[in-house]
Parts: sequence; C-alpha cells; structure tokens
Amino acid sequence: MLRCFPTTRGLLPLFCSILGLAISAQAHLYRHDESFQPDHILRVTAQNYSQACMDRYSVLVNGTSPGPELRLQEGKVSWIRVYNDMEDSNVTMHWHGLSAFAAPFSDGTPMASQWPIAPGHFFDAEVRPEIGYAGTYFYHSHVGFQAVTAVGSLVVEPAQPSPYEYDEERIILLSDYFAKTDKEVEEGLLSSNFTWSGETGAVLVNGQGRLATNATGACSLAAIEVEPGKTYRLRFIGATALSFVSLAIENHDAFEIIEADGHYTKPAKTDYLQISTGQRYSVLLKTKTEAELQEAKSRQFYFQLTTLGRPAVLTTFAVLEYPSPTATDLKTVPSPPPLPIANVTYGWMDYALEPYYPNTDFPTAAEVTRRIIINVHQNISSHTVWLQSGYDWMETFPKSPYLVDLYKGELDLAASYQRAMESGDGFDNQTRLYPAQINEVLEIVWQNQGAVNNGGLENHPFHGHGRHFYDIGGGDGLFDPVENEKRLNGTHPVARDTSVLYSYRKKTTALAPSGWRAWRVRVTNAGVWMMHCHILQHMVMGMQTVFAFGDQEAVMAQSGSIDGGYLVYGGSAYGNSTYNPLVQHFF
Ligand SMILES: *[C@@H]1O[C@H](CO)[C@@H](O)[C@H](O)[C@H]1NC(C)=O
Ligand SMILES: *[C@@H]1O[C@H](CO)[C@@H](O)[C@H](O)[C@H]1NC(C)=O
Ligand SMILES: *[C@@H]1O[C@H](CO)[C@@H](O)[C@H](O)[C@H]1NC(C)=O
Ligand SMILES: *[C@@H]1O[C@H](CO)[C@@H](O)[C@H](O)[C@H]1NC(C)=O
Ligand SMILES: *[C@@H]1O[C@H](CO)[C@@H](O)[C@H](O)[C@H]1NC(C)=O
Ligand SMILES: *[C@@H]1O[C@H](CO)[C@@H](O)[C@H](O)[C@H]1NC(C)=O
Ligand SMILES: *[C@@H]1O[C@H](CO)[C@@H](O)[C@H](O)[C@H]1NC(C)=O
Ligand SMILES: *[C@@H]1O[C@H](CO)[C@@H](O)[C@H](O)[C@H]1NC(C)=O
Ligand SMILES: *[C@@H]1O[C@H](CO)[C@@H](O)[C@H](O)[C@H]1NC(C)=O
Ligand SMILES: *[C@@H]1O[C@H](CO)[C@@H](O)[C@H](O)[C@H]1NC(C)=O
Ligand SMILES: [Cu+2]
Repeated sequence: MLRCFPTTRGLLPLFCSILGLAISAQAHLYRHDESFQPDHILRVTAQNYSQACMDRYSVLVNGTSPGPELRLQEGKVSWIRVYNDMEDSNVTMHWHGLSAFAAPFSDGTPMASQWPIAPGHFFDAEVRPEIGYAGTYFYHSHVGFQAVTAVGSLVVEPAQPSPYEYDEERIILLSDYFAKTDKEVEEGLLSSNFTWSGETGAVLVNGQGRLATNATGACSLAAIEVEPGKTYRLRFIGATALSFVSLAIENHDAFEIIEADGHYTKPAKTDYLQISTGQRYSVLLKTKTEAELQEAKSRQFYFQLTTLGRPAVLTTFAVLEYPSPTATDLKTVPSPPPLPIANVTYGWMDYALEPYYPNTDFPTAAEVTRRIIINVHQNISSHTVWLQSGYDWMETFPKSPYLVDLYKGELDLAASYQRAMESGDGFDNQTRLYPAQINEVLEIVWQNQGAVNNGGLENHPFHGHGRHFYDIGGGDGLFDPVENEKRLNGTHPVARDTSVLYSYRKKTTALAPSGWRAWRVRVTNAGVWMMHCHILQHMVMGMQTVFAFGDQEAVMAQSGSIDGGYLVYGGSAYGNSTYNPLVQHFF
C-alpha cells in the first residue's frame, strides 16, 4: 500500500513509501474489515418514490426522504459509513454545518475536498462535532441536484446540559418536491437551451404533504404531535432545494428562537420564522393548556408555510396535533389559508440575534486583514450561469479535487495566492480559488448585482463550509463598511453557516448593486472550503466558490499525512462488496 507525503515542506515530488515504513503521520491506518462497526450506516439508492401523492425517481437515504435522523455527540468521534448503492451516479455526504476540518476528506464536497463515492462503493467518514457546536444540523448529498431528496436531520447532542429547559423536542425538516428528475433538472439548467426546473411542487414537512388539488390519494399532511401545557423545542431545518419559506402556526403566535445554525442564541421572540435552504432554527413553543384548547374549540392547528420571492406563491401546511378523542384530520387542505399570505421580510433578524454565550473571538474591524468583495450576478453567454467575481464554479471544473492535488503537491497555492492578490478581488481565475493564509482575518462581502441581461435579482442563502462565520449583517444597495461598523455598534453578531443575501427588489439595471451580506472569518482551519448559494438550481448553474485556507504545510500540520488510497477515485480508502477499505483515523 502506498503512503504519500512530501519529503520536506511543500517540496515536490511526493515521496511514497510502502506501508509500515517510516512515516511522519499522526493519523493511523486501519483495515475496516468485518470487525469494524460504524456508529451509523447510510445507504443511498435511486428509486421511484412517492411524496405528497406524486411519484418521482429520487435519490434516497435508507429508502426514504428524509433519511433517518442521526444523533452525534458534541466533541465525540462518530464513524458514519455511506454506501453508494446506485448503479450510475456518484454520491457524497456533507454534514451540513459541522466544521469537519481535522479529518480531511470527510466534508463531502465532490471535486473540492474529495473524490465522490463511486457506484457500488462505500466510504467511512470520521465526524467529530466541535465543542460549541451542539445544535441542529442536517446531512445531504453534495452531488448535482441529489439533495432535493437525499437529506436527513442531524442533531449534535450537547456535552453540557442545554441552557434552556424544555419537555420534549420535535424535528421539522422542510424539503421541496420537484416533478422533474435530478437528471432532467440538471440537463435543463446546463443546456444551451436553458430550461428551468419549474417551481417547487410542494414544500414538504418531514417528507410529507398534501395539496389542495389532491382530492383523492393516500398522502397526508405531516402531524407534529404535542401535548397540552408543555414546552417544546421545535428544531426547524431548511432542507429545501429552492424554497425560502415563511412559517407560522395558526392560533399560536409566540415563538422564542433559542438556536440558529447550531449555536444557542439569547431568546428572541417572533411570531413567524423565515427560513431558507441551509438554515436551521430552534424555537421554544409553549403549547396551549387544556383550558385554552377548550376555549379554542379545536385540538389541531395548521402550520402555514409560504414560499417567498418566487414568481408564484405556494402555500402548504402541516398540523400541530393535540391528543383528541376524534381522529385528527390530515386530509383537509384549508382554503382559504387560515393565516395571511406572508411576504419576505428583508433583513429578518439581522443585527437582532445575539449569541447565548458571549462572543470570545469575534474579529473586530481593526483585526480584519483583508476584505474580499464577491460580486454576484447572472449572465447569459453560451449558458445561463451565476457568476462570482465573474466566474462560475461547477463540479466539472476541476480535473481532480483541490485537496487531493494539495496532498499530492500538485496545487501550487503560493502561486494561486499571488494571482489572487494581483487580481484585486482575492480571486485566482486559473484555479478558481479564493486562497487565504492561516491567521488572516477575512471580511467576505457578497454583493448582489442585477443580471447582465435583464437586471433580474434573487435572494440567495449563502452557506459556508468549515468553521462558522460571524454574520455582520446585510443591507440594501452597495456595502458600506463605515456605515455597517456604526450599525454593528452595540450588537453581538452570531456565528452562522448560512445567511441570506437578499435582493431587496425583483429587478434593477444590469450590474447595479442591490443588497449585500457580510461575514467575518478567522482563518484557523486549514482545508478546502466551499462557500456557495444553497439553492440547488443555482449551485448547478455555477453559484459556488471554493476557498483554500492554508497551504500543504498547514494542512499537514493539522491532520498529518494522507494515505494514497484517498487520492484516487475509487481508491483503497473506498470499500466495496468484496473489498475492505484501508481507512485513516485522524482523531
Ligand atoms: C440504514 O439502513 C441500514 C440497513 O440497510 C441499517 O443498518 C442502518 O442502521 C440504517 N441507518 C440508520 C441511521 O437508521
Ligand atoms: C419508475 O417509474 C417510471 C414511471 O412510472 C417507470 O417508467 C420506471 O420504470 C420506474 N423505475 C423504476 C426503477 O422502477
Ligand atoms: C463520478 O466521478 C468521477 C470522478 O470525478 C467522474 O469521472 C465520473 O464521470 C462521475 N460519474 C458520474 C456518473 O457522474
Ligand atoms: C428548448 O427547450 C424547450 C423546453 O424544454 C423546448 O420546448 C424547445 O423545443 C427547445 N428548443 C430547442 C431549439 O432545442
Ligand atoms: C396531487 O396534486 C398534484 C398537484 O396538483 C398532482 O400532480 C397529483 O397528481 C395529485 N395526486 C393525486 C393522487 O391526486
Ligand atoms: C403581502 O403583500 C401583499 C401584496 O403587497 C399584501 O396584499 C399582503 O397583505 C401582504 N401580506 C402580509 C402578511 O403582510
Ligand atoms: C456576459 O456574457 C457575455 C457573453 O459571453 C460577455 O461578453 C460579457 O463580458 C459578460 N458580462 C459579465 C459582466 O459577466
Ligand atoms: C484571468 O484574468 C486575467 C486578467 O483579467 C485575464 O487576462 C486572463 O485571461 C484570465 N484567465 C482565465 C483563465 O480566465
Ligand atoms: C458606540 O455607541 C456608543 C453608545 O451609543 C457610543 O458612545 C460610541 O462612541 C460608539 N462607538 C463607535 C465606535 O461608534
Ligand atoms: C473493489 O475494490 C477493489 C480494490 O479497490 C477492486 O480491486 C475491485 O475491482 C472492486 N470491486 C468492484 C466490484 O468494484
Ligand atoms: Cu442562489
């Protein structure tokens, strides 16, 4: 078995030795044979599947969408085995929101941080949620449009008791139904004859839904069962493909947000949630007492979900269900809707959410070493694409994953960094990387601009891989650092992994600034991290960027050397039905 590592710092070529000979690695290599028991197993298939009385050929985890719930422990290592049981598609699994930086090749971004899992193969991911990251997450495939169905909830259990008390918790995972298959959607979006995916057919709750048009059919609204007079932690997961959703519960007007993207917040009252793809919130809900239920003359109440910022508004429902002597009605889709049809609130909760535990490492403006302004717009050339700093990024762009090239000594980050600095916008158009050095403090600004061809604008939920960023707000027009610094005075930014770049209007003139979102990031975690819009259609259309934090030396100092079995597609780190993989243990 080959083990490869550079002979000296950053020097080429690689030195490869036979396993067992002298190596400098901290990590150890193990044969994962029958004696190895993963903590969790996920099996990915593609099959016909029915949701909301509609059939579709879909990528599923353990045969369902959403797939099974995973529970991991804060600070504790879990091994998750992911089988690709599909015949003709690659898959990866991304642990959305987990910082995943010390076990390389575990983040699940194909062609950025690793080779995808080939059909018929499986991969053992070593996942250790960082201390301070207890909260609500999800996992999903990062290949193409697969995450429309290949998703599941992931909860990181706290090592310390939760600062909030509640009786029970419920997971409310939102996803979209699209009639077209993944292949049809991808082909349409990537075609020179651009064909839109269509709008969402249904926003589903825990995979379930029913539309007003479904007079017959076995599908039901999702039921969230609660008992009177209790406090529930509702964990909302925005696992939609496209939909930005406003959500409220009939006759229950007070939520208290206590967590955003895996970090506890100070309690923040609201009567509705606005949640985009990639985001999570926990709220405390005090259920009605028996007396209040008597007074309300009802034991079931609708969750009303409205899609925001799209050409067509879709309103769907789920049911908050109290115990009742009569069966709960999960077939009636209320018409007209019980609550007003919501509109997008630009800047919802910006500057308002505060961390529960005071920030200890929030970078001040004075600490920022570099500001990267990323202009974002749509353009139509041979294809319709979304561009960042003038370039798209698609899975098909790199010939091999950056992190693989980095380990093999084939990615010259010093040169890339040099080019990025000379370009004036921090972007290297040759590698299409935003390289950064360890200990830099970045201010990353996503600047929305009108589409080149028609001035069109959209809301984009930007998601950062790796460690969470501090969200320093957003606003209309053009980012103004001086004005924003004034606005930040007295606020306590929260760490997040997904925040929304709003459009503020539907249309402007070509390339006119219309909305920005800014993050601060301390570059401490070496690795290759994607920062991208989480709308799956936009990702397919190129709305993705890749950051390289640190160089080969920094990655090696953090995680040690890597076995050669990770460096080739279908290599010996990937198992199959007749082969037990050779897997590195990093923790
Ligand atoms: C997924 O399915 C496999 C068997 O197909 C099972 O062993 C595993 O426990 C399931 N995973 C979860 C998280 O339920
Ligand atoms: C899925 O359903 C479609 C349409 O009903 C059918 O043509 C196809 O053969 C089915 N595929 C599988 C794998 O069952
Ligand atoms: C799977 O990934 C490999 C490596 O990137 C690529 O060559 C191959 O075309 C992919 N297969 C499919 C079906 O997309
Ligand atoms: C472009 O796509 C549309 C919708 O898929 C189709 O109706 C039309 O025929 C296509 N045009 C060409 C030139 O291929
Ligand atoms: C449910 O409604 C959708 C959307 O109108 C429709 O496509 C589907 O055929 C309906 N299913 C049944 C079983 O009525
Ligand atoms: C949303 O906007 C529409 C059109 O401007 C308006 O009629 C409606 O009242 C608004 N809904 C809410 C909840 O404000
Ligand atoms: C938009 O695309 C056209 C056609 O490829 C190109 O000439 C133009 O430079 C692009 N503009 C921007 C701002 O990306
Ligand atoms: C990168 O940008 C420079 C300067 O704008 C340009 O001359 C060069 O052609 C670009 N290279 C690529 C690969 O796009
Ligand atoms: C922040 O606000 C406080 C009180 O409103 C004010 O005294 C202080 O000068 C402000 N600081 C800055 C840097 O603007
Ligand atoms: C399983 O993996 C081994 C080692 O990588 C390889 O030699 C073999 O061809 C693989 N088998 C299948 C069915 O892919
Ligand atoms: Cu987007």
